[in-house]
Amino acid sequence: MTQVKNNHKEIIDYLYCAERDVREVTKVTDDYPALTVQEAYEIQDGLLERRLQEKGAKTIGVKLGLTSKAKQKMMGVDEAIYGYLHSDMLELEWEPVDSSELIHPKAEPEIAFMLGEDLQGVNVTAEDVLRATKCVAPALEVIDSRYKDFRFTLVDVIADNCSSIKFVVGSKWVSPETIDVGNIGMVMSKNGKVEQTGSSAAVLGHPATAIAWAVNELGARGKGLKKGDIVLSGAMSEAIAFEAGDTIVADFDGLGTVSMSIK
Ligand code: OOG
Ligand code: MG
Repeated sequence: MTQVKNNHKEIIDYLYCAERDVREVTKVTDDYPALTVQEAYEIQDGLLERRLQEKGAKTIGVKLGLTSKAKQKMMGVDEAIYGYLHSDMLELEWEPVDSSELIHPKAEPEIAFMLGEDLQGVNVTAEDVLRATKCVAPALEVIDSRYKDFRFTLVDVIADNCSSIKFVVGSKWVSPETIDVGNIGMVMSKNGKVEQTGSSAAVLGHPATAIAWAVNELGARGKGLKKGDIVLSGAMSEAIAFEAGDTIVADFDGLGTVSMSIK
């Protein structure tokens, strides 16, 4: 047990320093092949605690990952993953994202949910999620796996807080009652050229279904979501790589656009 805990401390330090020093590292399971998903979430908890302390940040929500069947298939898994969003990860649409803080970033188009009430439980449904949602908005998530070449196992990516680093939320927030959140088309372009198209239906059939899954997972660990939390519901298409000088725009039917420029 103590041995396991010592390993956890070492892994937390390893991943924290990789992010802080903007440096890619070999994946954790190369050295610890026996780590379980449960242990990976414990490591994630420790990493998040360290991040909050050292950055003076606050937890402002949750993000889901691997919510599309295509991405799950690519990873050889049939489970989604969740991580946490911290206040220092939130970028403003009108200020460029600083690429010097990023290793090998990629952008993902996602729908952000803002909760109007607390949500916790183990039998939560997509309907419960929609009822608890105050509004939804277009978002871009920047993922920046700390692992070399973005290659990892399920356990590795969970421990690494699911590759989280930054996100931008568009300014148009609409009630989920006024739009079919399960069927939103999206076009993402880089420097004016279309790179990806997708639909919110790719996110486990409906983004609210994905969020219900995460709430039930959190519930099983005695955790939940709070009123005011932002939830990134998972990528609607493949992620695209970008670099300094690029501008990325994602246009969502009925939700409008969200953009991000990189310096
Ligand atoms: C894992 C994080 C994936 C999403 O929306 O699917 C993710 C990764 O691909 O690095 O955030
Ligand atoms: Mg994502």
